[in-house]
Amino acid sequence: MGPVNALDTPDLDGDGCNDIVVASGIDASGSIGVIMSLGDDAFAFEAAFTTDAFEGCPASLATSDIDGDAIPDIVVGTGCIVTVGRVLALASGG
Ligand SMILES: [Ca+2]
Ligand SMILES: [Ca+2]
Repeated sequence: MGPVNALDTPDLDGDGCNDIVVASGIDASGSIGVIMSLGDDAFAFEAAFTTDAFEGCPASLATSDIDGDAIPDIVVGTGCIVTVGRVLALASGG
């Protein structure tokens, strides 16, 4: 998994509780992890997405509704090389 390079705390599934998205790794074999809030300060690991299709490590990330479908998307910026990759859109977050 490697060191954490960036994180964000969007509400991915719209349940009113902030979730956690983490970019980690030191090279293109890094990953994006999604941890969903269960409420009451409890969290559950949801998924990890590899970033080996990108060039460079996942150095930064942002969450925004890129395509306007009302579902948050995760955008990843890679280190060293200026590329941006869209990792996923969470249909339900669950
Ligand atoms: Ca949530
Ligand atoms: Ca979207």
